[in-house]
Amino acid sequence: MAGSPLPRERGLMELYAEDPIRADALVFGRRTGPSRRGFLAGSGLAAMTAALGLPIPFARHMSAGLVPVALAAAPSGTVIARKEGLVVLGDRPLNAETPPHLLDDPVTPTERHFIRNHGITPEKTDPEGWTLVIDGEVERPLTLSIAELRRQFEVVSYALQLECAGNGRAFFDPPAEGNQWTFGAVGCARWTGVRLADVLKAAGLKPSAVYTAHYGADLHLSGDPKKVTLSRGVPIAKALNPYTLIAFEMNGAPIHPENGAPLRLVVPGWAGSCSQKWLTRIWVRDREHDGPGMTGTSYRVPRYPVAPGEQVPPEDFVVVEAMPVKSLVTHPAHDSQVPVGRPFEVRGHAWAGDLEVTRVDVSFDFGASWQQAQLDPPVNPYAWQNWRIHLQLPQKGYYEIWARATDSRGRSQPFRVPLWNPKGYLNNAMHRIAVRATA
Ligand SMILES: Nc1nc2c(c(=O)[nH]1)N[C@H]1C(S)=C(S)[C@@H](COP(=O)(O)O)O[C@H]1N2
Ligand SMILES: [Mo]
Repeated sequence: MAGSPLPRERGLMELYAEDPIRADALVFGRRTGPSRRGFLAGSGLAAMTAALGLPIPFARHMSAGLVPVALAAAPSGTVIARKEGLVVLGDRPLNAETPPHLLDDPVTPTERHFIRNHGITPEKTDPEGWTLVIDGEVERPLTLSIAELRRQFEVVSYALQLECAGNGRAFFDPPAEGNQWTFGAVGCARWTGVRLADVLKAAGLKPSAVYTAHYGADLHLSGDPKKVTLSRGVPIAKALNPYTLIAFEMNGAPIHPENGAPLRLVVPGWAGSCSQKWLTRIWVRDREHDGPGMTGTSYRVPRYPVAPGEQVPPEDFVVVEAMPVKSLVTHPAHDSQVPVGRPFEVRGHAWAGDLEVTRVDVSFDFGASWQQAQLDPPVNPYAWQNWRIHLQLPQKGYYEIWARATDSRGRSQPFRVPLWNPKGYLNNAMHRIAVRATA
């Protein structure tokens, strides 16, 4: 069943870059249902091997439909001030992700932290004159300067993982509209600030307080100053979590303008949209917040599994909260060369929303066998966990390294995009990188 002949006019590599579904069908045969899928063999295997320029020692484990990650289109780079190596997905609003191999540091340098904007970055982001209002279901509404926040509350500093709910959206099929994030809308910087809990306690939460509503100073894309770009909130319990911060420093320096200077929320482990940047107001509400970013299908997913492409009634959507267990391979870089027959280090990070990661397993034979990596505990709750393992590849050829993390409730990462949803949230499919073992 494998392989109708390849079109003469184009190589497999080009075809994968342009039309991966057609390329896949040519190599693996038509996709007519799981029962009709086989394994890579015959002319398909020959074409794939030719395209990669190397043998595939574990080709027998490559199930039909597995597109070698080496054949994915290469991203192109653009420069942003005081950011380095980020891949820009769009510049109005500015959205940029970090290639996984640039996320290798245990704590993400500011230069390499992704940027996810819905509106226009405020022109003025210096701390002088900035105020934060706390109002709504509180006994004493407060207006605080950044100096007052520093003076009146305990200042704490933690490494905190922040991931966009749409990270991995690019792999949805049928595709989901929006920024086509691949792997790099995630980071773990060291954030310094005060606990949101302490500030809410100072304002005195009324018994009616159930949810927060966050507002920032970024301008709506339309330019209309009355329009709100994004306003999410969290249930009071998450707002009172001691690792939910109102932050004024990132990695020991003022926050980068695109990451929310001079003041932002960091709600670690939850959809990044909860972590309001350029923070000006927290309105405490007596019901679930309904600002832009919390209604319809935005940051919301069907409450039950649905078939890809299925229409789901609006009332069956629930708002995304904690992010699922996930991991990244940050070294070696995707598509790099590694030695044959000699051990080399593979490493990365893993995180699991509100939970901890209990193990990370790694495969280099398309998932046929797995080895357990050495996994560090988080440096503090809600920091991502660093892992490493030494692998040794048996012979020259093309390999993929797959990583799979498991959380403290025993949940692990799937191979394919799980739980299809129309906006492409919560993709925690395992990360695959290509390596070429050469002498
Ligand atoms: N004011 C404001 N805050 C915001 C956003 C925004 O567009 N405006 N984007 C949110 C989203 S969706 C994410 S994933 C995180 C990203 O934070 P970062 O840009 O610092 O990486 O910021 C959140 N906070
Ligand atoms: Mo996001």
